[in-house]
Amino acid sequence: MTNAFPEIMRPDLDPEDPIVILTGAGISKESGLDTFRDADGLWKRVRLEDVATPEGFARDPDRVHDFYNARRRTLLETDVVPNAAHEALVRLERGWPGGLLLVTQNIDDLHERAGSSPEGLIHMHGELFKVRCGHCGVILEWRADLSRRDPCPVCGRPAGLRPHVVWFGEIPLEMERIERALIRCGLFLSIGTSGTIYPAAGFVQIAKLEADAHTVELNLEPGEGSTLFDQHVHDVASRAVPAFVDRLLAGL
Ligand code: BV8
Repeated sequence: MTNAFPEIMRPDLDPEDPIVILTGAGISKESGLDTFRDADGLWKRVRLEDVATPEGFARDPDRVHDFYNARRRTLLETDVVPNAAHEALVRLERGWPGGLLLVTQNIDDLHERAGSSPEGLIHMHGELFKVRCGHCGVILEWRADLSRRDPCPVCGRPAGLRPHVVWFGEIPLEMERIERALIRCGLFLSIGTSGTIYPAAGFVQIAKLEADAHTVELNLEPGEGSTLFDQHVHDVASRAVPAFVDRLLAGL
C-alpha cells in the first residue's frame, strides 16, 4: 500500500480544464456503509443475481425489497455521515476554476449531504432514497421501507413500485452527459471503486484516449483497471482524497 504521497505527475494541469470524478463504494466505507466486493462486502452475503437484476426482482420482489430496505435503514442511521473524502470533493468543486462533474456509482446520499452541488453530481446507478413506478414511470423520494403492497401515490396502482436503482443489464443514467464530460476533461479521478463494473470501469480509457486527460486512481488497493491510470494513490479515501485535493488547490 503506497502511503507516500506521489507528486502530481503532470504539473501542466490547466486549471481551466474541467475535472471528472468517478466514485464507488470505497469512498463511503469509512462512513459506515458496506462495499460490494471487499471480504465483508454485500456480494459476500447475497447473490447479486437475486437482488440486483430485473430477473431477481421478478422472481422474488420481497427479497429485493428486503435488501434495499435494510440498506435504506442503515443510511438513515445517525452515525452514517459524510467523511473527509466527501468533504474534500466539495472543496475541490468550489475551488477548481475549470469546473467539476462528480459521477458516483453509489446510491447513498453522502455526496449531497457533504455539500456537492446537485447540478454537478450524477448518480449513474440511481439513488436509494428514490423509487420508481413501473406503471406510470413517476420517480418519488422514498425514505421508508418499500413493499410490493405499497400502491403508487400518483397512479394508485399496486405492486408497481421498485427502487430507482440501475440493476445489471439495465442502462446507467445520464450516460450521454457523462461521455460529453469525459471527452473534454483535463483530469480524471477514480475514487473508491474496484473498476469491475461497466460502463463505469471504462471511463478512464475514454478520458485518456479521447481527452488525453491525466488519470489518477485513489483507492485502497489497485483496482481491475489500475494499469490504465497515469498515477496511483493507494490509501484510505479519508486520507488520500483530502491530501490530493489540497495539492491540486495549492497549485492554482
Ligand atoms: C449495462 C445496483 C448496457 C445499485 C449495481 C450481461 C448482460 C448485461 C450487461 C452485462 C453483461 N455482462 C456484463 C455486463 C455489463 C455489466 C457489468 O459490468 N458486469 C460485470 C460483472 C462485468 N454492467 C451492467 O449491467 C450495467 N449496465 O452494461 O447496460 C449499457 C451500457 C452502456 C450504455 C448502454 C447500455 C449496469 C451496472 C450497474 C449494476 N448495479 N448495483 C446498488 O445496489 O448499489 S453494481 C454495483 O457495483 C454497484 O452499483 C456499485 O456501484 C458497482 C461498482 O462497485 P464499486 O463501487 O466499485 O464497489 P466494490 O465493492 O466493487 O469496490 C470498492 C473498492 O473500494 C475496492 O476496490 C476497495 O479496495 C476500495 N475500498 C474499500 N475501502 C476503502 C476503499 N477505497 C478507499 N478507501 C477505503 N476506506
